Amino acid sequence: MTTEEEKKEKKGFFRRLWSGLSKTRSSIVSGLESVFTSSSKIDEDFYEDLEEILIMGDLGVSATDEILDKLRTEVKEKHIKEPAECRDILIQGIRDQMTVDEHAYDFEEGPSVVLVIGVNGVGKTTSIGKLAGTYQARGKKVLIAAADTFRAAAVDQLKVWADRAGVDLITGAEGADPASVVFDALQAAKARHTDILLVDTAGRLHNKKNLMAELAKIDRVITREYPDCIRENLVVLDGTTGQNALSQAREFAGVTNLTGIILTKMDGTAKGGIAVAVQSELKIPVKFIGVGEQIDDLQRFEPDAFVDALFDVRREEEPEEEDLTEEPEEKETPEEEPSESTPEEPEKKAEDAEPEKKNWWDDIDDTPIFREHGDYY
Ligand SMILES: Nc1nc2c(ncn2[C@@H]2O[C@H](COP(=O)(O)OP(=O)(O)OP(=O)(O)O)[C@@H](O)[C@H]2O)c(=O)[nH]1
Ligand SMILES: [Mg+2]
Repeated sequence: MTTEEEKKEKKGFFRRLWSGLSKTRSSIVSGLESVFTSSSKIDEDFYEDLEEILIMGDLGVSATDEILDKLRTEVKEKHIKEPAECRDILIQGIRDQMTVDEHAYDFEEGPSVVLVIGVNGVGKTTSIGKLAGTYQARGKKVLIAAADTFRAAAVDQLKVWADRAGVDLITGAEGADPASVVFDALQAAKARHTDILLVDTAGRLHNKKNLMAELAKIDRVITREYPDCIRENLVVLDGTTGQNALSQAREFAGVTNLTGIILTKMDGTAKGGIAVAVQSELKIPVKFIGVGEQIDDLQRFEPDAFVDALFDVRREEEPEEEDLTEEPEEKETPEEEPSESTPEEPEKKAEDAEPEKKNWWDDIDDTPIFREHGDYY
């Protein structure tokens, strides 16, 4: 894909993000505006009103506390008297909750293994299909492992995406141990010098111990069979589920070392503030967001563009060539969208293999785990 095409695609993506967040925006922004305009002074009531709106907007308790603490400090230090002057400080406080580490996307250079996990129906397979398409278009050598062996239909669904993206798929028999499919895929990835191996897994309820153990086993197999690869464990969270997404992520973080979050279905959710909450509460970065079902509907998470879209922020300074952030002429049906900056090439980082953890699942033997129908759903 040419740089021009990529820019165009990103523009379309942010247009969808912008309109997808309209429900969240209208509840948060209109709520905040009314507090700023109706409050005559900065007092406890003012802070309480702001707190209520941020919590209602699903930003989470911890992020809300931090944002308001920062606001209180600045109000004191700068002797701010007007409620309206707090707006920018508040928005900056939200931006500060969502920093993404400069090495967050090192895995894209490979060789890497990206394990994609989450409860059922959140968008794991779709996200893998989209990532495969994106990396393939960028000239990366991509391979997909169909480690959701629970349903035959899961492999069929993945095959459609793999064909669409033009990448190979490693499969196993229905009901096979998912870790054995991953094992095969790892050997193939090494032999073929694959840049990125994407591993799809079956959706599982985060409170089912044996299924979480199955995941831990997959994780161990990757560590053991491919110690030199860059590891990426991404949990997929459905952006429309709000705070429940937090408890899911916490459980998955208990069995694998989560390195990032894919937040899906951000098109049309009223709970978009969850993007702030997951980063702030879990200290795990949102790396990708999905705004639809098409192959180009998943992109890297850009905190600044996200906050702009969420708060309808208009940027004052003229953006640099590679970081165009044009403002829409109209708020809801923008002509131009903030465009994602072109990230600098990350330095290639050779990561060490994850150290073996001693946890309850480490003692579970490696024979296939009996699963009952219904476990996954
Ligand atoms: N609107 C919207 N729909 C999405 C998005 N991502 C996924 N979906 C849809 O969500 C549904 C479930 O997606 P899958 O990718 O099959 O989810 P999964 O996590 O693999 O599901 P299981 O394998 O059954 O656990 C599909 O209809 C997708 O098209 C998104 O960003 N926006
Ligand atoms: Mg799936």
